[in-house]
Amino acid sequence: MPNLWTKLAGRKPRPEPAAADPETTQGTGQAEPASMPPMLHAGPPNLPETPLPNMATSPDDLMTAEPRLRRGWRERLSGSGFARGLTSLFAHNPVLSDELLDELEITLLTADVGVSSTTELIEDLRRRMHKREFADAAALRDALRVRLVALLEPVARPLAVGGRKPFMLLVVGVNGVGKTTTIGKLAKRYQDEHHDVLLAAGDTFRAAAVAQLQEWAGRLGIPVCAQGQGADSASVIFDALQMAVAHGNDVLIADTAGRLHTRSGLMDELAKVKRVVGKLDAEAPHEVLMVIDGTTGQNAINQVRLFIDAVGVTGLVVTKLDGTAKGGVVFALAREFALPIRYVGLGERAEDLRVFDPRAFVDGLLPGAA
Ligand SMILES: Nc1nc2c(ncn2[C@@H]2O[C@H](COP(=O)(O)OP(=O)(O)OP(=O)(O)O)[C@@H](O)[C@H]2O)c(=O)[nH]1
Ligand SMILES: [Mg+2]
Repeated sequence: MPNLWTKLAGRKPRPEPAAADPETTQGTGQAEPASMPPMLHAGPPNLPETPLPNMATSPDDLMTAEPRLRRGWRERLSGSGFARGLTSLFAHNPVLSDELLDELEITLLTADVGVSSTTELIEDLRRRMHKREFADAAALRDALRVRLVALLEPVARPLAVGGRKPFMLLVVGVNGVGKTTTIGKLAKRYQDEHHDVLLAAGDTFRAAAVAQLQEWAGRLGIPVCAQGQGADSASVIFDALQMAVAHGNDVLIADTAGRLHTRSGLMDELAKVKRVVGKLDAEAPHEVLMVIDGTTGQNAINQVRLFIDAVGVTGLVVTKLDGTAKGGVVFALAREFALPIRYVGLGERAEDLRVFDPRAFVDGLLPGAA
């Protein structure tokens, strides 16, 4: 069997299937009136430099039937490089062959599924193909679907925020991964579930970070606890937890910086936040939710390791899976850490943050799902 890197280097370009429907990557264009959120502390008046995506409800939200929801995933994921690679692979290799499996191996590796999972999958499928278990390429694809779902099922453990009051989420991750946007989307989700939500602007490194959170809160009409740029992050979040207790909020979601002057500075700051809130509630934060940018591929593995060491991550969110060729990292994360993947981001709209559903995810990537 040729070595993997030789295979990658000698890869033949394949014609690309049509790109996704533009509807799947854009909002509906309706803006909601923004009112300023109740401010518990004065923050800077700056507004974000770029407008935030609108949060209009999509038709998906109105439909509860499972096939409709699954289709929503497919619409969002079909334009991703990973889904397009798989579609193209099966379209151009309709016959069972070792070449089909070689190409599949390259597609999985290119999508950052990881060497161990890929090797295991391909070896299993090859063995079964040689035993004539598959009638055709579609049967092999169905076997692949089952194996991929099985890899993800152990990490599909949704987050329940109802067990504590207030339930505190500390949202962490490197800069630009989608922390603040995810907080906005989560706040909307929990509010829709009738939870009384408070936000904490713990990213005090950039003035725009506070304003960005305020903008989301303004749209939802929920309060933000903020002190502005340069304040001590741990003190902002400590105050917020105290307020959540005093005001009887159900859920507190704390934003944090993704970048400080040094990486060790950031990790120290996060560790301090944890220590300080632990003085108010020994079990707080009840969830340390790490946000990962799905487009960063294997790099995400190193990031998660760092944050686990510094703050003890309890759940993951993988964002930006709607456009990336590196979506296979979800499988690599599942294998490497076995940490719950709570949500995935399939776009910029509020409803594009989905509770992680392995079957819907795999069906969104692989052609031919029922
Ligand atoms: N396509 C897509 N874009 C997303 C998704 N989630 C977040 N984004 C975009 O990613 C960009 C960065 O998001 P932020 O929420 O500001 O990221 P952050 O982690 O808070 O960044 P810092 O505050 O700089 O650390 C924004 O343009 C978001 O709209 C997603 O699931 N899909
Ligand atoms: Mg942010």
